[in-house]
Amino acid sequence: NGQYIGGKESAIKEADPWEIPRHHVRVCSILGEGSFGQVWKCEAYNIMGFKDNMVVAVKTLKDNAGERERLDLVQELQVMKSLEPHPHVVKLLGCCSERDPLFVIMEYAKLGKLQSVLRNSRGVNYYTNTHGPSSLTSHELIMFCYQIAKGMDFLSSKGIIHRDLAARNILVTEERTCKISDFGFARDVASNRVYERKSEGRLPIRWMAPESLFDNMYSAKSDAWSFGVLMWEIVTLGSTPYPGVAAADVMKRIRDGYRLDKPQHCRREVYNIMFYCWDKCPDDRPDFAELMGLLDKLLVDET
Ligand code: ACK
Repeated sequence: NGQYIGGKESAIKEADPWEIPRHHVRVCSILGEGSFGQVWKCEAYNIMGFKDNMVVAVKTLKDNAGERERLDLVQELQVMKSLEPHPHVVKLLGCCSERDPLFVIMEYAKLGKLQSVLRNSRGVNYYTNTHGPSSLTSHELIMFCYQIAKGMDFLSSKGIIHRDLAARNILVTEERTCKISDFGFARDVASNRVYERKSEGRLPIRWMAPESLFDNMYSAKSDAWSFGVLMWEIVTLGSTPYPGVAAADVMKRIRDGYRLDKPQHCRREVYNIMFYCWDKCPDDRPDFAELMGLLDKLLVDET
């Protein structure tokens, strides 16, 4: 919300450049919903100086959302406001936050979640009812990994820890560009605010580094661990990590040094990169700049 300048007497509210008149947003359809929030496809009029109507995605809270969920969305908005635009991070376009309901207006990514893009790309052989070839090439899959590493390199350079990096939190545009989204968990470490975790049941156990699971420690290097799991999701076209293993057993196995196996058809060089992200010691994992270099090398060597 705006700040007051010149004390109470003048009480001139400094305009928040992100605030948009609510009547400039017209709801078209629902894109999806979680337990406490919804995302709507909308048309926005005169947003960011853009004269024509623009298709946008708007995040809102459901009526049953509590104070915690509200704070999460407000925090997500704060984090997005603080970022300059980056090609691989979902852009904030505006907000309606002066009164309820809170609207967080973001760029629209036509293909939706990477997880669904991967799963929908799976070819099905209708005769044998087995998987046929994917409609995505292995080059495109490594390109997705590279773009996400690039977006994460940017976020970590801003002191932002994502904490929930997974294929469900990556969006894909019509041009098949990946964009990192869902900053609900993200905390700007520079602001040094203490954050209480969401209820244990909602923790993304299968994506979490051991120091996050057992010691509640998060860093760019715990994001690197999650990035390795996200690479595994990409290579397996959207499989759930540790298939058939209960979450509690995943934790035990990680503690015992067990790691995700090399997926069938996954090149050794690709598996080596994800495996590097799963070093027990956070300092020995790659940072995102190094990951970009390793992935770029794969892309170059391929051609
Ligand atoms: O796979 P989807 O269509 O992509 O289903 C989910 C749903 O909303 C709930 O998160 C979609 N979604 C979220 N943010 C956006 C966005 N910026 N552009 C397009 N779709 C989005 C997501």
